[in-house]
Amino acid sequence: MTESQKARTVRDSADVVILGAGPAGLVLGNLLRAAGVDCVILERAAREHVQTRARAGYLAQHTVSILERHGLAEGLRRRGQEHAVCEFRTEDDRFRLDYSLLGKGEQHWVYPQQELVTDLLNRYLTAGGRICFQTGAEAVRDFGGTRPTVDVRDADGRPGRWHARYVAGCDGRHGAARRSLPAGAVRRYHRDHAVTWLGLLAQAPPSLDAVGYAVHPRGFAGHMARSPEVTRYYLQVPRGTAPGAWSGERIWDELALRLGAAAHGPLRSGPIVQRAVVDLESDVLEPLRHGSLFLVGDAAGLISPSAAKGANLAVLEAEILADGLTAALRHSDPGPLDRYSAQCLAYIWRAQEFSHWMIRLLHAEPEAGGAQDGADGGSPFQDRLRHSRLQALRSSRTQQDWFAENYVGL
Ligand code: RFL
Repeated sequence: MTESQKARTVRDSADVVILGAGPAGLVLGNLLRAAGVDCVILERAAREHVQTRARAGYLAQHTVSILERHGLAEGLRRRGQEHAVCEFRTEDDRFRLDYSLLGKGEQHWVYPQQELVTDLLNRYLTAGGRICFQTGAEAVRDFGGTRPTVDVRDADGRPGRWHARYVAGCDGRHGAARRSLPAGAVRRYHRDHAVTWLGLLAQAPPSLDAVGYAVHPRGFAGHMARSPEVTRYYLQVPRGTAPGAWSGERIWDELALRLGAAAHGPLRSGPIVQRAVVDLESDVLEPLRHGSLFLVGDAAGLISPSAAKGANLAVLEAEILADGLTAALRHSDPGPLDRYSAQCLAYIWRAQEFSHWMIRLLHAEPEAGGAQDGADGGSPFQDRLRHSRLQALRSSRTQQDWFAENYVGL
């Protein structure tokens, strides 16, 4: 027996092994703990990294309701900010929608993802939850049966093996859960939207009291408050742009131009503290259940950040899976687990459809066959369609109600 094989015979076990301590894994862990289900979270990164990774900020009302229902919304209620207005800008015009007065009358809460993750983690640990940081899952095995295992490796390269009844793959799009699925067992629906964003986090107060979406011939620009001191901005850039390619000055000039600062008021600039290039992509894996292995959150489906849905879906799916696992393990009722995949896929596709609509509203679509004569890669024909869509959103109450219901809801 090799050293590696010997180490893998150490018997670590839990009824549910959760891969990943993002919003999906931590909500699931908290709910299972509260229901008295034995579980462990295995997280590849160090604790500090998990608690400082800035990503999402907009949480929908239904997400807040889930967190509240399980006593997980205390920090969000204290430090989050209610938010319900978005503003669309074009070169020569702008209009606002207060979506709390439209559709189902729902709103967002602005609460940085790293703060939510910190709250969820503290709560899980206080309740006695087990978590292993710097423990990366390498492969999930034997999930066709009832005794799946997870091969792991710690930060020092030592291998280990966890035994489970169920494995929840909450480890994102590049995680071990996805990697472990045999070719042919899963269908992946994928879309590259051919749009790239430079995502920026600026140490600067928000410049408007709304989410700002600028539809400009030079490309999309977005403004999203994160806190009274920090604002997230997005700039559409050519595919292949490196995160550091644009100077701070060029970024602020371009944001000011696209967001129409000269006409609508100056931007409050500040140091850019984080930059990331995001190629807008979406995918969905079907089904989400493979025997005793379940896909949750970004592992189940990646959704472009254009409509701020990813973390919201992750929380919803985690609650549905927690109910299913609890029913199966505590009450010997397999029914809810059997329905997990179909139930979540309905929500995921609804969110994908709306997110796709947002992408087409905010960006020029490259022409079929590659004819691209618009400034941001689209054709003048597509550009007129985009402006017509915006006009309909501006003038039709029916369109506005539809938008509000989909923008905040699932
Ligand atoms: P996460 O958050 O990626 O967490 C996965 C965790 O798994 C760990 N991991 C592993 N652990 C063990 N073994 C392995 N082999 C592992 N591989 C990975 C990782 O270290 C990590 O800790 O997935 P989860 O939990 O599914 O949550 C998904 C959300 O993070 C994501 O959908 C959102 O951030 C998307 N998103 C937004 N969603 C919203 O609802 N509202 C928003 O306003 C919003 N803004 C955004 C966003 C995503 C963005 N990026 C990343 C493009 C803004 C941006 C810029």
